[in-house]
Amino acid sequence: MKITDVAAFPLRCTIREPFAYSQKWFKARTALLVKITTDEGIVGWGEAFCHDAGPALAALIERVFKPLIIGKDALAREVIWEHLYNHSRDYGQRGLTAVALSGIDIALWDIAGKAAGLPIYALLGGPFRNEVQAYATGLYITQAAIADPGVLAEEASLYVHQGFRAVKMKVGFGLKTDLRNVRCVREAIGNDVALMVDANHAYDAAAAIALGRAIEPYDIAWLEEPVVPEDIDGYCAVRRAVNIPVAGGEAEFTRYGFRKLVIQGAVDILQPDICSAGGISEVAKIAALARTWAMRCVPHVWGTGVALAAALHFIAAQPDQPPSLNPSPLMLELDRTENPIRDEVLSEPLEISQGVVRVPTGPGLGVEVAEEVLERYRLK
Ligand code: SMN
Ligand code: MG
Repeated sequence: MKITDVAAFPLRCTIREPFAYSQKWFKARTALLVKITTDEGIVGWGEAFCHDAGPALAALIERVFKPLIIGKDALAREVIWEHLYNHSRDYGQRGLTAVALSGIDIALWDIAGKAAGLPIYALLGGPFRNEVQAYATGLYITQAAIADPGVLAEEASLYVHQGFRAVKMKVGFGLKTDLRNVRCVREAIGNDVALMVDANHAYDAAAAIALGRAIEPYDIAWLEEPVVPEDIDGYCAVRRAVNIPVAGGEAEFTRYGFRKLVIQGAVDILQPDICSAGGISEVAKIAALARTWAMRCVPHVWGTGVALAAALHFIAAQPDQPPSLNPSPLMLELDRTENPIRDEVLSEPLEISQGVVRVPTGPGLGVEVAEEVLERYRLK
């Protein structure tokens, strides 16, 4: 089966209420989908995590990578991955290169599943599970939450009411504000719901340690991206000094980037994003690396229904970490902030109930992309 076309769909949609994490305000949501067509009529979809770089990423995919893979065997995912990765060595293999590779790789997995008549989790050797417990990602800063942290408490209570057993909130706005917000959210959700905090690399090691120690009494399930991803020593210092598991990796790329985090013992939980770290092929290798070093691997997800489907298949095919009669659940990150693209891009929405998401069972990703929706949000 030969690849006949590769198309990138950079998407953008403004949102009603801007929100901020520790680095910037979001006034719009973006996404980039990849469509690969084959000579047998099978079409595969992938997603690449583009932040604001959609146009650059689309150019890389369509103008640099597409000519390199047209006519190639669509089932030879590893060959294509290595070919593109090696091709980019002299101009950069991290960042957008790895992100572009991710979108292409996911689309090729979708094709492989459709060709075999099997869901991706089956090609990966699963499933270990047919449904995945999700954690709600939200609790960003809004103008309303700046004026009154009670707004965060209300949002957190809503997630608990919807059945979520775990929620992730943003920190990284200064120690005093973080502490106030964490206290407020913990009070709102009670003691039986897991609470994670995400600083998005807003601190240096000293400030992150101060924050970590200050929030230890609030039973925090993990402290995410306390320091910049370049600062591996800082990660190690935070991990040694704070009695909260440290998580990180959403801004890291390929097994070679994750290698440093693993062998230096920088985190307790690795968080590769399937749509940016190198796709399903690469994150499977990163997860094997994590298992070998007895680290948990909980993929980061911040995309549309396509990214969520890819993560669901991947998680369905991962063993418990570690196995036991009553293992802690392998969780799916489910962004609950406003994102019409995420919600509308699939013809049939994913099945979410009481904070649990069913793994799609159809061939490939097991989801269908509504192409007319892409036209509505497509960046021209
Ligand atoms: C996040 C992801 C992408 C953009 C902003 C924030 C966040 C997360 O770190 O973990 O979901
Ligand atoms: Mg994060």
